[in-house]
Amino acid sequence: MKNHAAMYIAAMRLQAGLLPPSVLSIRGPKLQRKSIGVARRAATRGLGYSFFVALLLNATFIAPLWAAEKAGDVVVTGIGLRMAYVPAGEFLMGAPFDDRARMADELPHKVTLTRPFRISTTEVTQRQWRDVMDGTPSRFTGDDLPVEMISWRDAVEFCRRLSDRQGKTYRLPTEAEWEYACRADGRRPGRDLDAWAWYAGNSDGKTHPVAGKRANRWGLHDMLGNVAEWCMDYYGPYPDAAVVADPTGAVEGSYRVVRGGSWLHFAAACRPSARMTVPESYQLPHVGLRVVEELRP
Ligand SMILES: [Ca+2]
Repeated sequence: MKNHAAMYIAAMRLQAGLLPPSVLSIRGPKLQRKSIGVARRAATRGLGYSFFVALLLNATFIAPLWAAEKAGDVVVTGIGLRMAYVPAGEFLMGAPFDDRARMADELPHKVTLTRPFRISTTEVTQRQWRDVMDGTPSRFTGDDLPVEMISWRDAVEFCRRLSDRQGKTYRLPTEAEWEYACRADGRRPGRDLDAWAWYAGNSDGKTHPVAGKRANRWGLHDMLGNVAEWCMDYYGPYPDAAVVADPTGAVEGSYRVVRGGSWLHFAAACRPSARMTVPESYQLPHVGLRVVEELRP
């Protein structure tokens, strides 16, 4: 083993140009000669050891770190947005038939999301918006309040500028990603909406600082209530298929999907499956955004 180690070191130094073959001298019982032939054999074995060591390092340190990322793990962006990891998975999108508040457009159907992503744990605040865009357009003003009075186009522009700045891909969530994240591990949120959401029953007619209410199982606050959130999709009926993979909504339309209800809405609109529609140019005091970061496979 000593010889192999010495050969490996010599080969690496040779490959790196640190040791000219003409002066190569490796001390050891079987490697005493100054010889380019020995150096070549050492280099060959060195490549073998390089591969072995790389494999070992990857298996020991790198792969477990990558594999260890689990639902709710957070990374923080340069503007202070906390982004939670959401694993790929399958869930029942829409309202169960025993949901007495369900609307006709909430038909339950299975959806598979084939790629993991990250989603901000809060709505985008006015401080974060101002850091990326010009000014704060909101009706209710405060650094830690969610930004509102922004159109869908404004929200998309925010994502574009944030992507440019961070060198990553940020965008609005699809409607399916939003509902999957809202439902977290698939269970229904607690019935005590006061603990989870600012809505018409407790908001006093205004927005509130983000993360003031309980987070769901993946660490996401205010999915329900505070401000409703723009999604990427055009509004349309759900597709008629047994299982739908990575849906992105209607191909075209006049309205974008907005989710979660807000400080202005009563409890029936603050359900994980409740769908609202808004023209993409509208700026409303109860509509803001949260962002998704795409993850490369
Ligand atoms: Ca919200």
